[in-house]
Amino acid sequence: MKLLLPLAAALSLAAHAQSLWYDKPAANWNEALPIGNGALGAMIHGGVAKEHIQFNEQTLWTGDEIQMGAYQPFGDLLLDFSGAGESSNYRRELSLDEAVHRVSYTRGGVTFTREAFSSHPAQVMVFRFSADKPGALRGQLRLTDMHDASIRAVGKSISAKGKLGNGLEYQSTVLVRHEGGSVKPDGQALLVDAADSLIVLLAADTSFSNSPARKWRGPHPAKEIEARLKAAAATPYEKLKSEHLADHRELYRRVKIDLGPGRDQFPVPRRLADYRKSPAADPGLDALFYQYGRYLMIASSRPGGLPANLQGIWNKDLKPAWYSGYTTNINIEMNYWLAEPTNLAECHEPYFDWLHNLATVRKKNAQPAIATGKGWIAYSTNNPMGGNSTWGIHRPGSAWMTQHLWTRYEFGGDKDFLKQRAYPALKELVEYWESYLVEGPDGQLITPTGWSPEHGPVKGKDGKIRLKEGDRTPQPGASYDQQIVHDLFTNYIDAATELGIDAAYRDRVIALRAKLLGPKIGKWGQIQEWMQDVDDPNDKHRHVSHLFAVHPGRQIHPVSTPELAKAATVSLNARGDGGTGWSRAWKINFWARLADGDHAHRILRGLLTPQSGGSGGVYPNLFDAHPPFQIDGNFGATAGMTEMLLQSHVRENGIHLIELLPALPAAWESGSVTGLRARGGFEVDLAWRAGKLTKAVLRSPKGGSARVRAMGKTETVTLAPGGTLQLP
Ligand code: FUC
Repeated sequence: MKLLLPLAAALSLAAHAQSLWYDKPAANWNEALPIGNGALGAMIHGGVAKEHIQFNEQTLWTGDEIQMGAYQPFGDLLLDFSGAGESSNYRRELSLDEAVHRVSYTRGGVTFTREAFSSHPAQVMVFRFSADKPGALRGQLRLTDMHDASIRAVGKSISAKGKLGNGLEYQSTVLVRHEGGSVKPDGQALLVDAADSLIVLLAADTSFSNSPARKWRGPHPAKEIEARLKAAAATPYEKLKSEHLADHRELYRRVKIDLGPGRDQFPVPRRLADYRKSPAADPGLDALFYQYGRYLMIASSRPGGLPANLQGIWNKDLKPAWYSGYTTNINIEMNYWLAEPTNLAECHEPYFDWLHNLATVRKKNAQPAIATGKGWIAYSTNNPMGGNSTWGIHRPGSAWMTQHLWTRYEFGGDKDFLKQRAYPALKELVEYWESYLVEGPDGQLITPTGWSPEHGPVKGKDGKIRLKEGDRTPQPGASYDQQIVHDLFTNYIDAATELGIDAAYRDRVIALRAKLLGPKIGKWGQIQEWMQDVDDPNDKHRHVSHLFAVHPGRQIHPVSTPELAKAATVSLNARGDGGTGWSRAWKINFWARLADGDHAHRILRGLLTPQSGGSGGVYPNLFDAHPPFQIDGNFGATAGMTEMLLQSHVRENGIHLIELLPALPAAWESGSVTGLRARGGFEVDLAWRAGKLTKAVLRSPKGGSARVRAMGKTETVTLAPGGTLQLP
């Protein structure tokens, strides 16, 4: 009981502290703050005289099944407020617990407040503008379009309707409700005069249909948009908001985290600057960044939609970096590492639908490299319709991406999902690799055309081997391919065991796995990236592909394969602590899996550095920078921090090993977390003090056994369905 009180008190404090706040309007997009309902998102700048709301809808894509295209910005909602004088008491904030953005300031003796959210239940964005004196709102509201839509203002509404070159039809409509004063159309704009308050509703959608069978097209979105706006306009603001809060919090509040005191009294840019100097003073910033990753997942990936792309759903550019697409040699997978362990399994679903569609299209569109007709091969860069960039195929990508289906089963225990979706997807890829592997020089099975993203050893004129960025010369037996295939085989074997089917084929795959060329330790004690021992200890390449076996694989583990784990630390130390945003995020995961919490935290500190120059870091809005902004670093960092607190990727004696606080850094001296998930269907709460676990609660909705390791000791626990266990 003694322990419960401080835990509860700490958690209620932590809930209040979860907001990003600023004392100035955003000067640019990287300072603006994101809202989103999974599909419909906006970046809010919060200007006093001019509010700029740049918005997106996740299906506005050029391209098709063959041509890549790019994710497109939709348009902007612009409000010009006339009124005199300078403003004071300015504050804007994004409350993660509410998924509500707020602006407030005083101008000309009037205090103005704004609230904004993107509602998943109502499928519209809602912006409320109010003032503490009647009739204080006057100005102009405009809707812009990034393509060539025709824009018309009628009554209290503006619509933009257009069509992209690939035939995709789209529409955005804004509808204004007001108290007091008047709202009138004026050309393409609405004029607001002497209103007490405004509620601006924005809906945007396209004729995209997430189905290859329907050739990716559905009806024009006009009717849907009208229906959504009509319903939202008839609903009181407070009801729209309370429905939004309930929907968001049902997901967001499943995990609560407290990593120590936070300097919440300061705006984010000041916190970031101070954190650089003394991170120990603000572990609350780590917790904020952690929950921001979960917030962004909820805001950019909901069932029925598309998965979060390279920028989630937030993009202002007609030609975004890497098309703002789905890149398969780290980025799209990293986006979803956090989904299961941080209790957002629903948000994982769009990824599975996309993967299924991608496989369908790839199989249909004559795969260049599959002689047997079994399995499929992804390209490095893909769009939502299975189209790809010309950069090239990524042979083990399908196996890596399919790991997530097995992971989902391991966390949630849904046998139907395992049987209907995961197992067939794993099996066809196992069959593909069975036909593709060849015998290497030592009789082991190797991939004949391996690769290590995204460089390779090339012999120079002087006969010396150098590593060349972007080189794609086939490298038989490259560790990346070998480790991914090992992981695929292991997942398949475990899935067949779990379902009790295909015993003969399962045994065959066990034998194949035993013949696979495994990780090799090279001459400077490193894990070899290639079959030949040619690694350069000065190689700082951002990808650390040859440590896939550490994370997200499970072939190397400090307890079961200590020598390989030691070699992995040698490789990782040589690669260094820097890199692009996602590279740093991956390194947090690696160090956590190698049980070095302080090193993991050192990488996190580097990641939380204000972005400058060409390397990673974060922007003032805490978007992670490649640069430019790439959301994988946000999601990957949250996943990595979770790995520092809880791991469950390996098994002991056939049952899941749940490791409590496996990589707790000194910087998180005392804290707590509730609602994390572990494989085997467990939910876990943890509390610690002075670096030592003080309490752990395990819940098991379906019942089950696990080996639980904490503070160097391991014991087997068994819970009945619905059971709870408290340790110590
Ligand atoms: C991979 C990475 C790049 C970038 C791109 C989107 O190709 O190697 O660094 O993140 O994806």
